[in-house]
Amino acid sequence: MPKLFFALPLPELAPELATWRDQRPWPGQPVPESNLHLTLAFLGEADETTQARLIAAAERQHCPPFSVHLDQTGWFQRAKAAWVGPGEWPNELTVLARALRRHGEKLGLGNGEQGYRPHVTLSRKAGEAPGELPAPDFLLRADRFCLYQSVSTPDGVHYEPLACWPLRARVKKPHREELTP
Ligand code: 3AM
Repeated sequence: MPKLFFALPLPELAPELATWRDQRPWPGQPVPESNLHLTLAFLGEADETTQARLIAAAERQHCPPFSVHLDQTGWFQRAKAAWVGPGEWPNELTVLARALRRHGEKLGLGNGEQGYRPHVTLSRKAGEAPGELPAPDFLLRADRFCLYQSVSTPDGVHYEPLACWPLRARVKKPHREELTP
């Protein structure tokens, strides 16, 4: 069964982030540019029926577009992942990530972790944190999110989008009085 996760794609930022990383000392093994993403919710292995249910739930998910300023570096010691991420982030991102995690949990998916720390992993197998560097300064304009599957190939893992949805605010239904002339 494929491993799934929800994430924000980074079509414009991925090349910039990869170039930025490659121009300075950065620990660990670089994540290929085509794999860069900002995870919203880790789901894990899911069969086809569960996938279809996830897709149906994601289709009904509303969230207005938002921007995230990637202005920090960091390191997850246990996962050995070195990353860039926001110091502060909009509530929309927290709410979207939580809603997607809950969709997964209702289907028995996820890893049980409750906290959410947005980040873009730039390298893995990093034995140390990124050193003292000029702070990153990237603006992620999020306007869609995707359900990805991890595909293992002889060249390493690839993340393939199974489906993507635009970020759109819920359309407020007008009150009855507003409808009558
Ligand atoms: O690149 P990031 O860190 O955003 O770390 C994995 C990656 O996220 C994460 O899922 C994304 C795609 O593989 N991941 C893998 N296994 C995980 C687990 N057991 C996990 N996240 C949480 N728990």
